[in-house]
Amino acid sequence: MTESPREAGAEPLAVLIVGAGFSGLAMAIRCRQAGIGPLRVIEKADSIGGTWYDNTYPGAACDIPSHLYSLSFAPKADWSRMYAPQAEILAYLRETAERHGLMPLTQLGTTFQGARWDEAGAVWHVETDRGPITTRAIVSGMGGLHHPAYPTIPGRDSFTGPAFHTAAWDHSVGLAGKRIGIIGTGASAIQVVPELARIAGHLTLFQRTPPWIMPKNDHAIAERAKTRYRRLPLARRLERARLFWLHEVRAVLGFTRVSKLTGQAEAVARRHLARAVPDKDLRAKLTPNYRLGCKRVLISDDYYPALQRRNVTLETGGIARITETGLATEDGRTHDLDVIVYATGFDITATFARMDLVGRGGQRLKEIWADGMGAYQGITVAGFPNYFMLLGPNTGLGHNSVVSMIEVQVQHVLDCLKALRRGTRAIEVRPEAQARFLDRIRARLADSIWQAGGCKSWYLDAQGRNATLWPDSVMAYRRSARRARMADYRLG
Ligand code: N01
Repeated sequence: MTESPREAGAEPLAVLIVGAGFSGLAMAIRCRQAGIGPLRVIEKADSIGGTWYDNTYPGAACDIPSHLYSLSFAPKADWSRMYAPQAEILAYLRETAERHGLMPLTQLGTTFQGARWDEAGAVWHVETDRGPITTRAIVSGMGGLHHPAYPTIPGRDSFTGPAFHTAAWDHSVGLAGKRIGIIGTGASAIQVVPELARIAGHLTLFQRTPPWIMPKNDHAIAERAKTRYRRLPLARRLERARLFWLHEVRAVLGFTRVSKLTGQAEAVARRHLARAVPDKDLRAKLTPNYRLGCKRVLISDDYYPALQRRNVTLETGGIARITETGLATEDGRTHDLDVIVYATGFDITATFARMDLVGRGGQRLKEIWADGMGAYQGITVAGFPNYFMLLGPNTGLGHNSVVSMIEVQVQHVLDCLKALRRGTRAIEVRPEAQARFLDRIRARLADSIWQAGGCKSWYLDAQGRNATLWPDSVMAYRRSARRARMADYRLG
């Protein structure tokens, strides 16, 4: 349901939550349960769901098991598969929002444009494309993966056929029998390739870097198991814990720095490739030349088989330019196409560059972050009182459920919001606490696999620094961030 935006001058909200994806909804549920209000959620799209509303490409699914990739305080007993498809995750988020009474608090189709801190009033004046909002606190649930990144290949606008991004799928374009070109071989591409290969006249996949791929072992969850999870919440919790620790152990032992386990995991992935792809030349093209974990480790059982279909070609020569009729590769060949699909990922810095956040003393967050993003526990920034981020800098994960990180952050923010409810006007992280935190994680990142693994990835910024990933286990983050240590904050 949509309410009209709050007029400037009206009584301020207690909390404005920006974004109605996993993080914004989790925060809103917890605020309601804690009796914090008045509360509002704004969302730029016309539906809740965030990334699970935007990404509707064929084959879109989660690559983290659903019993783990869901909110612990909003469980679902009857996930259909080990790795749920996009539509089921979106339906879960919608049901969860309905069940927790969030829809009347949610204003859809409203884009956050920026906010200015008002020192005297101890409030944020927020600008949206639907009018201003005044609020005591802002919680950003905007995440980083929602501005599609398009490659800077010459001639991109000259192609005359349909061309679209995996995160902005054009469902009006019929793809059956067409000559389809896909650029990119990341997490989105490996899900969409098998689906399009089934229907394309011909599919050409343009690969720049081969990903490491482990077996997925996806399967439908048996009715018996669903009934057990429904009747025995403990059984469902145990399954979640089992999945959590499975991912956690992998991360601690092998996926964050180069170790013996990295080599063992690489051997598993190589065997997976060797079993799936008998052809030596194709296998060579698909063998990564960097360490496993440096980029996101992918899981799939149908990607390699899809590449061996007669109607599929893997191109590994660089793309020279896009033409009116297709692509030209650097080896001088042209590839005529009816449709181009960009599976080229997201521009994470765009999210922050586009919003104008002006904190205490007129300082702008994007100026402070011009040399690299950073926040205390990935949540708060000195100079920006009562402003909190979910999935902010250095709190992404490559190896476990990001929902576990969100839940830690929601608890931290709740502690701060409760302090505001107790009469504190402003809560702001102390610069020295923020600096200590950032020194600690930067030291830990120095020899991490993302730095030392011999690859280029979107995890690193233009200066080669990692401001996206948490460099440790989820448990370590939980210990670090779950409770807001008031000694690290200035309460005013
Ligand atoms: O994007 P990516 P994604 N010429 O950035 C290639 C999440 N996610 O959408 O590797 C040629 O990983 C680029 O090549 P290279 C998840 O966090 C989650 O797939 O840079 N190629 C790469 O292959 C994930 O990490 C799920 O050499 C070009 C690809 O495009 C994040 O989203 C599912 C190019 C981009 O891969 C992003 O994944 C899907 C160029 N000029 C996504 N420019 C889950 O299941 C770029 N590329 C939870």
